[in-house]
This record gives sequence, structure tokens and C-alpha cells, in this order.
Amino acid sequence: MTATTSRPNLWRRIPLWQKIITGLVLGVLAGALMGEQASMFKPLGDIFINGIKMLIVPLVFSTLVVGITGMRDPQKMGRVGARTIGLYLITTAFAIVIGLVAATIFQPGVGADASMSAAQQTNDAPSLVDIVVGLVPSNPLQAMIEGNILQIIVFAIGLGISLMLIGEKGEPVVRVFESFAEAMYKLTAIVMAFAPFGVFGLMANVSGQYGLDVLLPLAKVIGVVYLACIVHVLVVYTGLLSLVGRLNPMRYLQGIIDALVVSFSSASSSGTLPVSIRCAQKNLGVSEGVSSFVLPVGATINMDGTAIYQGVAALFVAQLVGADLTMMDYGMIVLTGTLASIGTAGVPGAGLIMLSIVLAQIGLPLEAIGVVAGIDRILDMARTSVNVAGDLMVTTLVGKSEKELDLEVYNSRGKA
Ligand code: DAS
Repeated sequence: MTATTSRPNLWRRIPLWQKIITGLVLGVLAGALMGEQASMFKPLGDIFINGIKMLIVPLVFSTLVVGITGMRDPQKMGRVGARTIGLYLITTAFAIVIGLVAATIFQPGVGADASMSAAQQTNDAPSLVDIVVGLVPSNPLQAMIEGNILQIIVFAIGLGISLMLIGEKGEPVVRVFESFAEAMYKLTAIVMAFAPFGVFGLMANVSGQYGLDVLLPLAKVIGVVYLACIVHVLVVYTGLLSLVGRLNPMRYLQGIIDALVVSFSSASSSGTLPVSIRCAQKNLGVSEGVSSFVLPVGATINMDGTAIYQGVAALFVAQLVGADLTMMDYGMIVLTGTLASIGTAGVPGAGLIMLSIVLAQIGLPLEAIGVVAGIDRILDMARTSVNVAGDLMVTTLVGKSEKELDLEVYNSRGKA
């Protein structure tokens, strides 16, 4: 009897990213052809997003504990933390300036045909003290139930460092977390196998909702946000990877495709986090220790796409109402836009809510938020993709600087 080699069938031979892109394109076409009826596919997207969200807390917590104990050096933890926060702040500052420059050049609010709706409630920017105090969970289990990522990170770091310090006595717990984390990676791969169908459902539903009648009047502001996002990724991210990391930026762009498509179709950084962790480790070769810390922190506080959006939207409103902004106003937009992006949750539509902080700070009418609310999902898809791309870029740079980037994996053409 001849041995039959079990060749994977055609479906399994196609790289996941190509299947996901196909799902995205077919979803957009289905929505364009079926209009509102395409919402029948929405459950496919909801199942996929719920599957990804199911992973966030157990994956982040277990991989972070394993990552911290694996570092075996508290000083290294401090260095990784400092580099991470520093790079996140630098890229966010670049982002909001790019947003302001793009909106100044292209003037999307001049002559825009837009009616204002009722004012939105203003949000108070959380004070720095509130943010720091809120980092420490009074009840770690409550933090996990609420999905409070920053508090989960703080508890996981504390537990990881404690396990490191008690040495051998901590080994049994570390072993448990290691096998649990491995199981979470496998479950992520299983959920990702459904991604092409989930992305199809998400995009069919969105594409069916937004007809040209909604998009055309605000096409200019959509164009400026997308252009600024693309410029930020292709100039700032690839520039930093090349100049600072001495890395081939094309490999980074190839390695993050899965996370880009999931973040674009879901408009949720937190919802994309398990996919980001998988891309960082399997496509970019970043270690578990670095990726399990830098990515959850980034999904919570690093929102470069949102910062771009705050800059463009603030100038769009100023141009819409004919307000002349002073240099002080521009400065306030940079400051409040950066704080607003740090405070933005990694969920759909969060950036729109935070826009009220920026508009209130420079005395622009909050009613104007109603103008962009109608196309917010289209803008959110772009800004969330940049948020995730920024997290993965910083993770790659920090991994390279800590010699925790497997260059063989990073430079390979293979895809996970
Ligand atoms: N949707 C948010 C995110 O998940 C970004 C935003 O709303 O600005 O990152």
C-alpha cells in the first residue's frame, strides 16, 4: 500500500492574510450590492469579534506573567517600560502634528456641506493623578471581569516580579502559566481561522450602511484623515524602523497585515490585541516577554491614529465655523489631542467621544461633533489601524533594542 502523504488541501495552503483580505474585499462588494440587507452577515462579524475579545484577558494576563518571569531581571523590566512609554509619546506627538499639517494644507472644513446636530456631552480629561491611582486594582478579579487592561497589566507585572523574587517556590505557578499561555496562543490560532468569515461579515455590514449619499458631502475630511494616516505609517513608522532599528520596514508591513485588516474591520485596538500579539511573535519575531508587555500597554494608551483624527477634526470644525485659531490654540490641540488619545479606550467610536475635550478646550462648538458622527465608523477604521500599526512598530523597535527580536523570523518571507 503506497504511503499517502497528507498534503494540506487548497484552503489550508492559502496564507491566512490572503484569506482575510479576500473576506474584506468580498464584504465590501456584498455591502455595496445589497445595501442595508447586507446586515444579515453582521452575526458572522459579531461571533468573530466576541471570539477575539474572549481571549484578551486570559491571553494578556498569562503571557505577561510568563514574559515578566522570563526576563529574570527587574532592571530590564524598567528599561523596557521606559523605552516603550518614550516611543509611544514621540510617535503620538508626530501623529497629531501630521494631522494638523494635513488639515491646514487641504482645508477640509472650508465650503463643507454639513449641518450640525445637538451638542454632545463634554468629557472631562482624566487628571494625571486619577490615571495613576486608577492603575492599581483594588480587586484584580474585578479588573479582569471589567476588562480593565491597565489594571490587569499592573497586577500581572506585580505577580511576575514576585514569582521571580521567590525563586524556586514560584516555579510550579510559572509552569502553570506557561502551559496556560501556550493554550491561549493555540486558541488564538483557532479563532483566527474564522477571521476571513468574520471580516467578511463586519465589512459587509459597514459597507451596506454607508452609501455614497452619506460619504460624498464629507469626502474631503475622510480623504485628509486617510492620507494623514498613510503618511504617518509610511514616513514615521518605516523611518524609525529603518533609521533607529536598522530594520527592513517592508518586512514589518508584511508581518502586520493580519492585525491591520482585523483592526480596520473591527475598529477596536483591544479587540485586535490577540492578533497583534500573534503577529508580533510569529511574523515579526518579537519575544513573548517584550510583546506581552508592550502591546497591551499600547492597545490602552498608544493611539496615534486617534491623535491624527483629533488634529484633523479640530481644524475641520474651526474651518467649518470660520474660527481663526491662534498659535496657542494649535498648542492646546497638540496637548489635549495627545492626552485625549492616551485616554481613548480601544473600542469602536471612543475617539469621537474624546473629540469633545479638544473642541471644548479651544472654544469650538460641540454641536460640530454631530457633523462627523455620521461617518465616524469610516474614520475609526483608519485611525484604529494606525493605532495598532504603531503598537506593533514600537514593539518591534523595543524588541530589537533589547536583543529580543529574532531577525531570522523578522527577515523571513514566511507567514505564520
Ligand atoms: N476605535 C478606537 C480603537 O480601538 C480608536 C478611536 O476610536 O479613535 O483604537
